[in-house]
Parts: sequence; C-alpha cells; structure tokens
Amino acid sequence: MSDLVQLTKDKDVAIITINNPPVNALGPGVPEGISQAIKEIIRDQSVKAAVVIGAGRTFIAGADIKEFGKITSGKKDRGAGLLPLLREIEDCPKPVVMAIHGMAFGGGLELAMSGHYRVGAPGAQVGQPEVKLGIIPGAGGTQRLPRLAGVAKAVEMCAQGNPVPAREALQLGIFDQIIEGDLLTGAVAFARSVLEKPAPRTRERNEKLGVSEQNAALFAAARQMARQKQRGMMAPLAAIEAVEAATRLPFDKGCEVEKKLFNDCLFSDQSKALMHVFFGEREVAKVPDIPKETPILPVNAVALVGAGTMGGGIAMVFANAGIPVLLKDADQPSLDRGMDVIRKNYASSVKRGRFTQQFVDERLQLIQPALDYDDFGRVDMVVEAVFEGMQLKKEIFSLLDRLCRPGAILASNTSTLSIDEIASSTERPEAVIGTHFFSPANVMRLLEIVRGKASSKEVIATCMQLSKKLGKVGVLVGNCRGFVGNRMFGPYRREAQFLAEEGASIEAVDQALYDFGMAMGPLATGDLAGLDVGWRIRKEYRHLEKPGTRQPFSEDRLCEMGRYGQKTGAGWYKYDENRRPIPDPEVAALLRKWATEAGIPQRTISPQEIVDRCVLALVNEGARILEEGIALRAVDIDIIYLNGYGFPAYRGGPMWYADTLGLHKVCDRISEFHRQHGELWEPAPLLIRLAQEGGTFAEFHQSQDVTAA
Ligand code: 3H9
Repeated sequence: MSDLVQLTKDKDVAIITINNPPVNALGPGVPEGISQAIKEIIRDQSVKAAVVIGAGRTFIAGADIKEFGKITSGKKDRGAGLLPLLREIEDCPKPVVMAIHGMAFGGGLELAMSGHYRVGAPGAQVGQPEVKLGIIPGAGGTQRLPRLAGVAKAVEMCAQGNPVPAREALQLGIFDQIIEGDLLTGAVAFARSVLEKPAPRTRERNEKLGVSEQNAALFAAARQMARQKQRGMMAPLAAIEAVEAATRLPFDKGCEVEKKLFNDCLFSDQSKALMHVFFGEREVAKVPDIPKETPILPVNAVALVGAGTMGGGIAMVFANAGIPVLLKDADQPSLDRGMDVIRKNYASSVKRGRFTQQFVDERLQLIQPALDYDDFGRVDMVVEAVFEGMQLKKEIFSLLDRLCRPGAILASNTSTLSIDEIASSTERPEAVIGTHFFSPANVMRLLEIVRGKASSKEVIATCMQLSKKLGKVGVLVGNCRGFVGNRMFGPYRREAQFLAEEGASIEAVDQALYDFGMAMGPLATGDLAGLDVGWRIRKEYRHLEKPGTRQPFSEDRLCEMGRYGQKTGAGWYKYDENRRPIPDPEVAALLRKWATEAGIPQRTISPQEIVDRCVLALVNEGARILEEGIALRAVDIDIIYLNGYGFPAYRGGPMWYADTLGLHKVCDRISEFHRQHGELWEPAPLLIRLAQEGGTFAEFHQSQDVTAA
C-alpha cells in the first residue's frame, strides 16, 4: 500500500486511511491506493466491513486542483476520472462506511457518496464547491447527490457551491449518523451494526428523484437564480443541467451528460480564471522576503481614530473578530453619529439573519466610544481613519507616537496618501503601515496592506495574518499615490468620463461594463462612492497634472452643481428615495453642451470600445504598477480587483484577462488608443516587452521585493 493510503484492521473491520496532507486531495496515487485497498478487503475473508477515514484535519477536500491545469494544457490525459473507482467501492460486497470529519468537498463528497453509509463528526461539512472553480462535479456528484439529498437541495448545492454542516447533512440523508465521540471508534461500531443489512447503493436509490412537473418548476427557479446571482457564469447552469439529467435519465446515462458538461466547463476560460483566483487568494498571503517564521505581534486590543463611515465600519470588523476596540472621535455628536450607524448596521444584519441578536450585543460591548486618547497606551494597534488630509494625519501620528506603547502598530487607512510621509511624523517609522479597508469596511473582503520604506517585517507579517483573522484577503502593496487599487481606478474612471464626453450615453457606458461582468458601471460607482471625494483629491493634485494633457471635466462640473451622487440625490443619475438610479435628461443635455463648447467631436461608440477603453486602461496602469514593484505579482493586482472593485471573478482579474486576450493584441489596441487619444495611452514598457517576447503577466516575476516608491 502507498504512503498516501493505509490499510489496517480493527478485528473484522478494515480501515482505509487517506493521508495526503494538507487536505487529503485526491491527487495522483490516492485513487489508486483506495482501489488497491478495496480489492484487498474483498479478498480478505476475515474482513466483514470497511471504514474510510481521512488522516489529519480533514476527510477529503476534493480532486487535486493542480491536476486540472495539466489536463487543460495537454500535459496530462483526463483518463476515466474517478467514476470507475467509485463504482468499485459501491459494488464492494462488504459494507463501506465513510467516516467524515473536517470537509468532504467536491470529489471528496462524491467518493463519500459511493460508500454504503456515511457517518460524520459534529463539526464536519459536506459540499460540491466545484462551481466556484468554474467546473461542475465530475465524478457522479450531480447524479448521486439528488438520490441522497433530494433534487432541490442537490441543485442548490451543485449550482451555488456552498457547504452544508453535519446536522443538516444528517437531516438531508447525506449522513446516516453523527458520531459525538471518537470518530473512528464510532464508525467501526456503526460498521458492525450494519453487517446483517443489505448494503444500499446510492446509484440505485431513486426514491428522492421527484416528479417531472415539480422538478420543472424547481429547475426553472434555479436557472433564474443562477442568472441573477452568478451572472455571466456558465458552470452553475451546467450544474443544473446535470442534476436535471439525473431526474430524467438512468444513472449511467446521467453520468455521461455530467461528463460532457464537466469537460465543457473544464476547458473554458472561466474555469482557468477561477482556478487562477483560487490559487491566487492563497499566493497573495506569501511575501518572498518575509519568512513564515517571522514573529507575529499580539493584537488583542485596538483603537480607531475617527468614527466616520470608514472608522465605524473598521471598528465593526475588529469587533466581529472578537477584538475589543476603542472608537475615538473629536466631539460627542460625531461619536454619537458613528455609534448610531454601527447600531443600525448591526440591526440590519440581524434582520437579514446574518447575525443573531446575542452575537450583535456581544460585539457592541466590544466597541467602547472615546472622546480622548486616555486609554491609547494600552492598545496593541491603532488604525487612523480620519479625513484624507496629510497635515491632519501627520498631527495624529505624531501624537500617537507619544501616547502608544513601544511595539504598538500605527496604521493608517489612507487610500491615497504617502505612508512614508505619514511615518516621518513619528520616531518609529518601522511601526507605521497602511491598512486600506474598502467601503463598506464590514462587507468588502479586500484589505490593501501598504508597506512603507521602513515598515518592519514583524509589523507586515502581523497585518497579513490579522487580515485572515478579520475575514479579509490581505494583499501587500508598495507605497505610491493610490497604491494599487485606486491608482488603477483613476484611469478606468477617467476613460468612462471621456467616453461620455465623446458621445456615449451615461447608461451605455455603465451597461457595457455591467455586461462585461463588473458589479456596477463606472459612472454609477462614482455616484455610490460620492463624486466629491475624487473632486477634492483632483483639486489637491491638480498641480501635478502635465499641462496640455487632456483631462475629463464633466464630473468636476457635476460637483460644482452640488451633484455629488447618491448622497445628494443626484450625480450622473437622479436617485429616488430608495436610491434607485434614474437617467437624467438634464445631465445628458449638459454633457452634449459642454462637449460642443470644448470642441470634442461627438460620435457613436460601440459597447466593445467602451469595454476596451476602460478595462485596458486598468491593464496598462497595472503593467506599470507591476514593473515598478508596487504589486508583488500580477495575481496580487487581480485579487485586489476581484475583492475590492467588483471585477468579475470568472475573468480572473484585469491582468489575467489581458493574458487571456493575448498581450500582443492588448498592446496593439492600446497603441491604437495612443494614436487616437494621445499620451495618456502610452503603452507601459512592461506590456511592450512582454508582448514582443510572447510572455504573460502571470509568468512575470519581479526580481526586487515590493519597495516604497
Ligand atoms: C473536484 O473535486 C472535482 C471533482 O468533481 C472531481 C472531478 C473528476 N487541490 O485553503 P487552504 C491546498 S474540484 C489541491 O489555505 P484552509 C491549498 O492550495 C475540487 N490543493 O486551507 C493550500 O496550499 P498552500 C473541489 C488544495 O484550511 C493548502 O491546500 N474542492 C486543494 O483555509 C491549504 O488550503 C474544492 O474546491 C485541492 N482540492 O481551507 C475545495 N484544496 O498551502 C478547495 C486545498 O500551498 N479547497 N488545497 O497554499 C478549499 O476550499 C480550502 O482549501 C479548504 C481548506 C476549505 C479545503
């Protein structure tokens, strides 16, 4: 038997242990080992039943995702997949009991369903998360799950990909028993208790497959939901089709349908993009010059300076992770307003069923309002989240430097300002770092961690680890104006305005990008964030603009009219009392008037040009950021855009999307815009180089570490 699969015995019960750390993925050697063990069990007369269990922290997290890349790149043949093994288990004449702790995901659950029984630890979870990788279950999951859990739940699990906890798995019929004590002991006892019973084969259990009229309504509803909630993704619809096949066709035929749909998905750009995202989310946690052993500083109590929208949201993030927070603002009314917003946010989470009242009460207890800095000496970390002005921030940091204990982390939530300049106001620049949360902070997953010139490795490692504890994806970025996310967002939104000034309607600009997959169009996003924010920043930085370069003007004019976006009831759009956008003919007319006055020729602009202008503006700036070492890898930029800017995950992020198009094509298109629209479109040197070499952003590795610009 291989090291990956061990076969032992507890008297008359054989125990197959899968031992492929860290998550017992069904990588090369594991299916072969299980098959060998099953053959041995059939042969061994003294064995009456078998238990399959995972070593370490989990049962089986699924197929080995790394293997899919080898298949799609032609380096490996998919072969027969897992189906023959699962049939071998199901046809084993001795009962096979699957003992599940941790996770039985994807191929792990498919394998578990081929056993005759499943018992689970109370904390176990089961799921078919394949859609999140752009594929569908490919080892009979769409055929066996409806037979165990019923059609409605199987459609939901296969199309949405969310896990189900042990108790629910028991109610659904996926589990036969929950084992409260030692799982292996319980599973062996369970196996002995079923020796006299006929072993049920899941593929022959048709009683939960339902009737066609009911199923038709169910599939129609599932498709509608998938089109809304997983807009643009092909895997959820394929998963629904495969489960539907289970209700119409005999098991083997259903498996054939599943196999074809699985292959269609596997070889799609969407699955390649989503697998890139899966590994990318893990990759960003790794910083080449910060080893795993770097000491982590304690963060058991924090303070927030500023109880505004950001400060309040960040306070909730810490409280939700169980970390006590001092929330400081300058005056009582501001503090009261901040606490009111926090209470309202929590109340709405309770209403929507996200949190229980008890959880919320406990979190609120953790947030202590403060009008002074008296208690700042006892916290481990301060996050400053005041108005975006350098002078004010420097004053605060200088004060924090005097008040906070040595070793405390001093973080700024600035979204654009230099961390080095902020750090220069302290005597401990090594303790200063940027923690750029995204609005609403308690909802958005992204955390840009901004490394200053002097930020210490311990402080960086602590913030990276903290991001996980806070439920965020932390991405380390270098120090420059706007860091990665906002620096790229500038050209993206600039192009959206240019397009509107050149004749595209506001709705056409937003619609084209929404159809591309963005969560929201760029102009509507401006209205949501507040147009005045960018206006104020532009005024502050106007002196840095090169004279003679074209600048968009329409958003500034809207701000001059008091149209700041949703908060003033009008921006690019008008808003009703429910903040629904309504196209505003007044703005459309003004745009045409302003454009004529500025001598900008008006023309018809296609949705494709709108997408290219906006998305390739992101890519070109991303290439500069990558070359400058502000982002460690292209995937870091992708993860930022997916988690902070509503970029569609199934396109893998802007840099991956550019790789998918082919960098020579991207470079040609950008060069065309350069000729048409001038110097703002000068292709980034890295893009030109990679296009010439036939390279990709994904393969580009920066030789130096992220450094402060
Ligand atoms: C499938 O099963 C298709 C089937 O239908 C069969 C078709 C024929 N493969 O996330 P973590 C690595 S598709 C390879 O940090 P956690 C991961 O990259 C699969 N590697 O831990 C990381 O590596 P590193 C369906 C995997 O505790 C390390 O393990 N299954 C796999 O926060 C630790 O992972 C899924 O989609 C894998 N399947 O979370 C489940 N899984 O240390 C995908 C993990 O080098 N996995 N790794 O960075 C997960 O959702 C989470 O990893 C899990 C653990 C919840 C299991």
